[in-house]
Amino acid sequence: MYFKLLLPFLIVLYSSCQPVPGDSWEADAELVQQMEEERPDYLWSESDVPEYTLPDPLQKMDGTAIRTADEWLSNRNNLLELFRTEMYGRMPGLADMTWFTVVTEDEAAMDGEATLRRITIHNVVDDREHSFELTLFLPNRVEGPTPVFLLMNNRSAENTDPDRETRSGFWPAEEVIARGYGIAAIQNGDLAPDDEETYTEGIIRLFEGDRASGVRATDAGKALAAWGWGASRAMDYLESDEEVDASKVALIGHSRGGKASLWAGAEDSRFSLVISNESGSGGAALSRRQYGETIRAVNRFTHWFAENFQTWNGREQELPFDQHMLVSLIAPRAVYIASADEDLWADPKGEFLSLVHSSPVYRLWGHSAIRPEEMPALEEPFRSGPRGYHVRRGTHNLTPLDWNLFIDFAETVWP
Ligand code: GTR
Repeated sequence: MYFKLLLPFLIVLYSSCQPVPGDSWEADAELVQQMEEERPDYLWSESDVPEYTLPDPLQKMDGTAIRTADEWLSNRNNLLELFRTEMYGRMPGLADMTWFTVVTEDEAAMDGEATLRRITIHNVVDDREHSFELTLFLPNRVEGPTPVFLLMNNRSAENTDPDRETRSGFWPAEEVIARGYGIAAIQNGDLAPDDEETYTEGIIRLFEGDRASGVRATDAGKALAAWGWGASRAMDYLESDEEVDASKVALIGHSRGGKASLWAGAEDSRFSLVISNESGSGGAALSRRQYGETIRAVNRFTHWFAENFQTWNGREQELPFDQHMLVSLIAPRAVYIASADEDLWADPKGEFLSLVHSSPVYRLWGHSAIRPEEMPALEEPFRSGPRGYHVRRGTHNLTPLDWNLFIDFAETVWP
């Protein structure tokens, strides 16, 4: 009797909890048309996306199935090897010697709100030395070890100015400090210049010496791998700083930096949260969709991926992996993917779908699956256990809104 009376209310309650079709973000039709006119060689309309079948992340190369988290972890290195060989290239190992010098320490930075440390990270291999800087601000009003957001900066160093003479929304240090977190940055260009002629003139030369200018192995890491290697050395320092909670370090990269942050997060499981902002092709976006930037298009940057990746130009459907498997390599740690409404080149939907299709792997740890229909609406952050996503208004950029949403998400995954 009571149930009968309640039924209509239960139905209303149930349907209000279900995602309403049409609520999900979709590319603006006018923008799609504009892109089709401006860049007719690429795909912009969902109806043009080819049919594709993604490789099953739970299928081993010998065809057998992975059934448990332990089986995933023991097979994980095979998948990493595949990505190393065919796509991102191998990272160098450790240098003969690594040490840190705190060059500047200012306890009254940001009007007394923060402590600034400028750290030089030195590495020596044979008789060669390389050093690069890590900038770190820690909030003064927080007691005890603090979680840190580390940006792999792919733009000019001005964006992460330690002196705060230039303030940029790309790295809104004051806002992050005000929320009680540390914020840090390395300059990708210090590790490998973002240039096809000179990319070896950083840590690649440190490790390879004169061989760096000769013919390198087809699976040798180039700039993306070098940037990721630098993020791991920054992590080495953060682990040594007692005021940092190294179990809560989020690694952030935007665009080409986001491709590198995902790869670094796959290679180095000390990052408890990996954030990709608009990383697009070769980052979070599924290659098989061929939406916006394709593999051939991203490979025009010949100094980013390993040489072998060039052999996959135009062969997206044959790749033995896709980017949902890169996201899966971060499991069971936290991963957050962000897109921008007008950044169709980076394929927002394809970025969300990588998260969706990493679900079989996250489910091994008991996390719920994410369904394609759960693609959220504009600026409605989506969270599902250790995985999160948002698509914000505007163009290709990393903004204070993105940072605030990263922090909101981090607060749900960091106990
Ligand atoms: C573009 C490139 C993208 C992205 C972007 C960036 O030219 O096609 O893959 O990496 O640069 O880094 O801003």
